[in-house]
Amino acid sequence: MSYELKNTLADGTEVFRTSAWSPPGCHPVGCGLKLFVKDGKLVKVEGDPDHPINNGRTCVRCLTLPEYIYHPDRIIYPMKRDPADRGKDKWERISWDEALDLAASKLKENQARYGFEGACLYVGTGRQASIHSAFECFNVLQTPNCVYAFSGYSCYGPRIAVTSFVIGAGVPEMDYAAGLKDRFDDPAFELSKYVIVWGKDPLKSNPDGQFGHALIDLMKRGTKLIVVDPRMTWLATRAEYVLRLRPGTDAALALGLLNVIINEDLYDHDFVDRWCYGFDELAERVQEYPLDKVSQITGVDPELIRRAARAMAEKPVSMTWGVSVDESNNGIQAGQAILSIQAITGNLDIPGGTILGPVAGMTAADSPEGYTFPTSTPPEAQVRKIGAERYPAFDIAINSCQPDTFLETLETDEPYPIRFAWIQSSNFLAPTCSVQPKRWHDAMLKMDFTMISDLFMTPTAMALADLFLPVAAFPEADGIVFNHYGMNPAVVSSINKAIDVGETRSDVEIGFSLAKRLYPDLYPEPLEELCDRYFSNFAGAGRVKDWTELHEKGPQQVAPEYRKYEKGMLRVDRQPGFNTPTGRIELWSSMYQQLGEDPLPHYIEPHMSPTSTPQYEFILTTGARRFSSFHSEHRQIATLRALDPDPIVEMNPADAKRHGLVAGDWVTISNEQGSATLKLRLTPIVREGVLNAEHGWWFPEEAGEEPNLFGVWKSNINMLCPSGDNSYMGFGAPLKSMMCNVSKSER
Ligand SMILES: Nc1nc2c(c(=O)[nH]1)N[C@H]1C(S)=C(S)[C@@H](COP(=O)(O)OP(=O)(O)OC[C@H]3O[C@@H](n4cnc5c(=O)[nH]c(N)nc54)[C@H](O)[C@@H]3O)O[C@H]1N2
Ligand SMILES: Nc1nc2c(c(=O)[nH]1)N[C@H]1C(S)=C(S)[C@@H](COP(=O)(O)OP(=O)(O)OC[C@H]3O[C@@H](n4cnc5c(=O)[nH]c(N)nc54)[C@H](O)[C@@H]3O)O[C@H]1N2
Ligand code: SF4
Ligand SMILES: [Mo]
Repeated sequence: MSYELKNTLADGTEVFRTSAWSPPGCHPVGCGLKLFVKDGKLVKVEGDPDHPINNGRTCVRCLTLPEYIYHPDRIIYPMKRDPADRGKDKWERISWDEALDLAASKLKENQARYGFEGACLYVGTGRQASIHSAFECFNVLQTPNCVYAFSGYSCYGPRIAVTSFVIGAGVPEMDYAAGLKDRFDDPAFELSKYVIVWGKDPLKSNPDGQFGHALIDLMKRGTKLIVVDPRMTWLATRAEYVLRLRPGTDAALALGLLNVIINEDLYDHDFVDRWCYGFDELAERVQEYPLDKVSQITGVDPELIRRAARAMAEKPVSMTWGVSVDESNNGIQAGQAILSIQAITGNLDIPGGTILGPVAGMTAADSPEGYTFPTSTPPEAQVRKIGAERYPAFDIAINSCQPDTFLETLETDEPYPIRFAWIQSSNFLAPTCSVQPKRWHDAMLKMDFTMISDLFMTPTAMALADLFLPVAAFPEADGIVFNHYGMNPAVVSSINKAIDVGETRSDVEIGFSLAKRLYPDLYPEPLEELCDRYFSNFAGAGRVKDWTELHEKGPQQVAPEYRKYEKGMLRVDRQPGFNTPTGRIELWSSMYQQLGEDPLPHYIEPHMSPTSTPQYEFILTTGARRFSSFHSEHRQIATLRALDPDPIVEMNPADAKRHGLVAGDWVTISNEQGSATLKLRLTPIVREGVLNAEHGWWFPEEAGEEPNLFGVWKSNINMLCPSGDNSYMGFGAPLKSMMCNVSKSER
């Protein structure tokens, strides 16, 4: 099939085809879009009906792209500010040459004084910038300190770590026939009987490359849902089983489900005998979790747990798990137990089950045309990565600093000072990528030099930055998108430039521009050639030669290989089995044991909970995603803001009545860590005694200068979360299971 990249309508409007990835915010789903461009300006966006995954379906955030791209607040030229004026709106427009010279000279000064490790690169969640952060950190800054500042790296990292420790595979994902040419009609595919949707709401979140609406495709064909969520989501109202657990008790619930599956002999004996390790030990452990006890912990009816467990033991059943597993200091165990359910029921890597990604190092992202960087972090700096010594398990799993330890380092200068920061794709002072954000704010003011690459003046940039580099939105530059960051890729496509806006540059262009400025002899090639060669590394995941071929051919589907463990496709030595020390799925994890963790899953009561901190009335979960925003983004986009104008906390009407509160009241929710003020929505979606508060709120319409910083401290829910409340391995934080009290207040 030829892929028409561009056509021109009768009135001269050019229609560009592309695949989407942020900016503006989204994960690498890569939805196909048609961009309508008139006289060089983007005037309209439509979904591309020929795209194999979204088939024309599009979210409101992509439909409102023109509003985002031409927003008057967008920063489209480089700007600098005197460090003495941090927090003041005293920016001066400069050229790219001046901006790059400034950044390069400040980095060199910093390296001379503090060594390569005296710099850091901040990165947020999986936007285009995040996939390129490794090269910006290790190859451009040449520091070991890449910082995803969210406490316990409580997003994706824990799920990735658990999967690689316990199964020895890349990210698992429910089978939605994404890589198959005929999709659900392909003979290789089998319709799932059930999908277990665990702590995730993919219709809104489309997380980490999953096209969430695929759940609807499956449901239309007859798949039923088992939803594990404390809130009655839209999907839950259409599910066969809804396990409405107390927030933070996922590990106990999973152990209860395992108890039923094992004690009722519902597991796949053949699979367990051939491919699992430690079944007897797990069977013994789950005896500690009889249903009456599990019901007491989780608040879920024991008979409902039993019936759901029986459904989970059917075949094929797939599972899709969300960030709720990560945002808990018991998530490592919850994840292990959830994977064990899928493993012992024989539902991993079968058609209609849960597809395993290849192990790191065996991903299809390697291309024969690959680009090798001529610079990297020197080994003597590499070993000084912050948090590696304290958290060896974290260090093995994640090429990033342990965030809570990093905050301590910033505050104490121990084990060494860090004085140069490049913040890209993170507005962490907003209630997003940090807890205790005021501590991060104060600590970051110690930097000698901070640069930020973003698209809008955020509270973080206003408070901290000395140099602002304007980033291109995805229609403004070439790029590449591969879902699941290449760790379980089903579709790989190019992002195709359609328009120019001001002097914006993509993250990749910024990275290479700076590399050329710092090391001109080592990066002599023209910028465009460097970007193309680098993209070609990832194009390999789509089984094409290079970026140009991908661009010409359009989105490439990558067919899944089922039962990879039988075919030697999961082990580095190409033998059948799994990439673990025993070659099997380790229900009893030898990696956990080596790393000092209990090798078997167990339940830990959240440190803030009705039993451990009874001084608080409400259990607080936070951050359930909305269609209208991506974390702290989109608050200035009028059409989207009209959908969700205010920061909301959801409360059950019975609780409100008891407190004399009515819908629309502003309330302050607080605990000993801090407080935040939000607007009340009364809804039976949450049970009595449970609140759900939105995250990511700041107010671009308010005064930006210190101390107001666009009102970032007013509704900052992450002030209520402690820092350092992580698991033994350094992962997880209680963002989805805190405690608080509520009182009526003024906004
Ligand atoms: N529109 C939009 N999309 C996004 C984002 C965004 O901000 N906006 N963010 C992106 C990012 S970085 C991520 S990580 C993903 C996350 O996307 P998801 O994994 O879907 O995460 P959430 O929406 O936070 O939560 C999903 C569900 O978990 C439930 N939940 C709350 N507490 C618990 C608990 O203790 N246990 C269980 N089992 N469930 C619980 C919530 O009620 C909610 O319905 O979304 C990505 N996609
Ligand atoms: N209470 C609570 N807090 C949470 C969560 C929760 O569930 N509850 N979820 C957490 C999770 S899972 C995550 S991942 C974090 C997310 O936290 P972050 O990823 O740090 O998200 P933001 O703070 O919105 O910052 C993103 C910034 O990057 C800019 N940007 C967007 N796209 C690009 C791009 O491609 N390149 C560059 N250079 N900039 C770009 C945006 O304009 C924005 O200013 O938040 C976490 N915070
Ligand atoms: S998931 Fe939605 S916001 Fe993300 S690229 Fe697709 S249409 Fe756009
Ligand atoms: Mo995330």
